[in-house]
Parts: sequence; structure tokens; C-alpha cells
Amino acid sequence: MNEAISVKDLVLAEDKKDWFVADRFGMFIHWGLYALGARHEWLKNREEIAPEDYEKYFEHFDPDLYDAREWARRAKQAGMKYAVLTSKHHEGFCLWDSQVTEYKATNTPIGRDLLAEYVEAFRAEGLKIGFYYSLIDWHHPDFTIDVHHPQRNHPGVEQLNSGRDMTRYAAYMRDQVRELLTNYGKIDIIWFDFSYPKREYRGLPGKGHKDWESDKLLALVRELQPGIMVNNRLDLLEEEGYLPDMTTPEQYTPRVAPTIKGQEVTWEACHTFSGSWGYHRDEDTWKDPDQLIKLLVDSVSLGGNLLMNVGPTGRGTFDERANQALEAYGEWMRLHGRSIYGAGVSEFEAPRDCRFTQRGDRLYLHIYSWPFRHIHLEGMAGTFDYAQFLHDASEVHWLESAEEVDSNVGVAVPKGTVTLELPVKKPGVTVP
Ligand code: FHN
Repeated sequence: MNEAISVKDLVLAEDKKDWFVADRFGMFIHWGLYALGARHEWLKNREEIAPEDYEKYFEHFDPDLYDAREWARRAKQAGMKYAVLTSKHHEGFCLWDSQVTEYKATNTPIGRDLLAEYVEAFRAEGLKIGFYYSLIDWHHPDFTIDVHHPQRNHPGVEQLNSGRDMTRYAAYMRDQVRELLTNYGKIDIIWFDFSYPKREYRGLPGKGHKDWESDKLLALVRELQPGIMVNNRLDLLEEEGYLPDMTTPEQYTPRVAPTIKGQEVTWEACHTFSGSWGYHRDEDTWKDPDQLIKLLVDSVSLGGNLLMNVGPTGRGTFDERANQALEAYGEWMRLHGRSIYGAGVSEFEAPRDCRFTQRGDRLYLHIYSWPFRHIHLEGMAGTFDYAQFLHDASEVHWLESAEEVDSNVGVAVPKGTVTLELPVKKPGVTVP
């Protein structure tokens, strides 16, 4: 059933949106041969590494310390409720025992289906399961050598490209997606990445649009896993009136909640702890705990999710920097999770340097620049008559104006982002 699908089949089912909104926080995991290069998942592109030179990573890929149960425990302890693992990134290497390629983990020294272990471990910890699958494939012989391809500047690129057939590659992708959505039980998210026909027309004569045959790919996904969420990186957006299950703003959180053709969509920001998605040994631009917490609060305050990325090492472990970041999330989520899970855009406008998240009659004021003297909730007098710090449920006193909270409190309050919980006094508002 690979004929084109009507727009009505693509509209988000409310049930999918509910769990996604309830979860709010997920773990992205970028893992592949590039972990051995340890200098970004695009290293093959950036350094224009020839296939024969990149083969060394395939020959040496042996993540002997890989323990998916440890990964799952750390994700759960961080407060994450779902995960998305790169089954195949742009390098074309597959973490699962695919029957349509030899370029897979089961043919490397590790000799195991690493994806199967991820599914079993994360499902056992109660996290929802997502697969990232790259539309780009710098290893496949039919994938056109285009503006992003590592061999784009090869002197014989014309010759290399002759005979390449994206139709065959699109069929290969469908075969692989069929394996992924057939052999591992119920999958909650498929995260395609990324099509670029609109921006660059792939720098090739007469190529570009519809190369990935995304309509056929999406029809297959809907046939195999009707309840799955699909992100917006297939080239099916404006032209077809496609309303994705979720939009995935890249590494930024928009200033206003995204809409498509006036319709509000479920969305997700994805970010990394550092500047690299894949393990990068020498990267030193790591976000501190307060920056990480603000990324999460920013997204939820605008009605979105945060998919925060970890890049495991070539031994199969999360490095110490990643573990420290996850532990910081875990400590904050232990005390503040109810201001995040199932929360979203507030009906009120937050003061400067603050964010509101709201869940039913619970309003959460996240104060980004604590401590400062007074928090003036202009025009909100009478909305609520009680305030407490969320981290310890200690009462915070209103000033007589009933619009100002006296932040003249002791040093016991943690520095960085501080959250107040404000029970909204509005009749009829109930916590979902
Ligand atoms: O090129 C990829 C990149 O390596 C990474 O996977 C990100 C994650 O959102 N997606 C693409 C860049 O947008």
C-alpha cells in the first residue's frame, strides 16, 4: 500500500499528542562509527574522508562496555520519559542486524544487534521508544553525491555519480524502515533526518525534489505502525498541506509556539550538551546545569518538548561530562517535575526574566535571575492567594499589593532558576 496518502490521514491523532505532552522530556542518542573519530558525527563530511579511509572505524567498532540498561537507568533518573536513538545516521552505518546491507554492527567486532538491546532496556525502564533514521546516506552506492556528500569535491564526481539511482535508494530506505517498524515491537516515534530539496535542490542538475519518495515512505510508516509519531523532516510540508505529528525546531527554542497554516502543532526542540551530537572528545563548549534547565523550561513554557542529546563513546559509555549533566537534570526534575510533565503554555504573561508553565490550576513561575527583590505579577491580583517555592514547598509571602511576591528571603534558596508554585484560584480550573 504505497500509494500517496491523503492529508486527512496525516493529521495528528489526539491520543498521540497526549502522551507526548505528558512526557515533555526525552533523550536523544547519537551513536555510530563517528564515535571512534570522536570529533563530531559529520566528520566524514567535514574532512571529506574517502570511503576506504573511513573503513578503519568499521573495522575497530567494538563498544565492549555498552550496557543499554545503564543508559536507560540514567535517562530515567534524569527525568526523561522517551528516547530516540540513531538507528542509522548520515554515515549509513546501521546499529541493527539489517538484512539489506552488510554495513551494520553485527558485522563489526562487537557482533551484536545494538538496537535490539536499546529497545529492550529502555522499554523495561518504562521509557517510550524512538528510532532516528537518516534520509542521507554517504555509504550507499545509489545515494547521489550532492552538496553534503563527503566526495562532493572528488575530481571524478561526475563519473562516481553516473549510474547512481535515488529510486533504488528510496526503495532501500523503505526496506530498512520496514525492518525497523516490524522487528522491534511497538515503536512510539520515528525521527527522519533530513530532507533538503527546497533549500539547495542538492546542487545537482534536474535533481532535488521528491528524491526520498517521502509520500511512499510515510504511507509505509502509517501502514506498519498507525499510532507512531512522525517528525517534520520529510519533504511533505507546505506543498501537500501536510501537518506533521511534531515539528522539530533545530537547536533553538522558538520565541512563540510554532503553527503551520494557522494550526497549532505539537513540537519539540532538540539540543546537545555541547556543540556536537556525536561524541566529541575535545569539545569544551558544554552547557552548565542552569543553561540546561532553562532549555527545558523555555520549551515547555512555549508548549513544546525537549529532546536532549547524549553522544556515547566508542566503548559504549556516556562520558563523565554527560553523566554530570544528566545528574543535574535528575536533581532538578526530582523537585520540579510537576512544573514540566503535562504542563504547557500559560494563560498569563510572565514578567521579564521569568517563564510561566501551567498545568490546569497549577501555575509555575520560573525565575531566571534569582535573587532579585520583588516579583511583580502585573494585573494578576486576585488570581491566586498563595505562593510557595516548589523545591521545598516553603511559603513565599505576598506584599500588600497582592501582585508582588516578596523575594526578600534567606540564602537557603538555591541560586540559578528558582520556581514558585501558584495555585490558581480560578473556579472550574482543574488539574488534568
Ligand atoms: O545533520 C544532522 C545532525 O547530525 C543531527 O543529527 C541533527 C539532530 O537534529 N540533525 C541534522 C542537522 O539538523
